[in-house]
Amino acid sequence: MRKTIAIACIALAAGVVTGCTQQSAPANVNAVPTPQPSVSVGTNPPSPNPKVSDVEMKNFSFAPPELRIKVGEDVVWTNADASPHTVTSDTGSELGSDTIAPGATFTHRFLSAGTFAYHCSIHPSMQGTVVVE
Ligand SMILES: [Cu+2]
Repeated sequence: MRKTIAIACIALAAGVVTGCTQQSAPANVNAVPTPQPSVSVGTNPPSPNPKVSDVEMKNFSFAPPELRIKVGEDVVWTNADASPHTVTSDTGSELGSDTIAPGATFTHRFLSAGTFAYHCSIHPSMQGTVVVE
């Protein structure tokens, strides 16, 4: 009779221990913070900062008069004169700025290749070309 009780106690104790182990095992797994995303941090910053080219409108001319850029790049015209100017396509509608006041800028992104001749609609002698490759 005593042996039977002792065996039952041992079995019970073993069961409790096993139960504790099984309960604490998943708790430990959840508690451990797996540091896995640190690998991908900083590896995907493909922010495509398009190149920007500057054209100055100064002394009633565009400088440089001819600009070569790549598709997708920006051109910024800055009016450095005391007179307003425009950036207007000779043909087509690629470039059609409003009046650019002295000190103001006009930005255009060229999304297709081609040769884009333009002028100032106020001063038609002002002529420039953007070649997009
Ligand atoms: Cu002008």
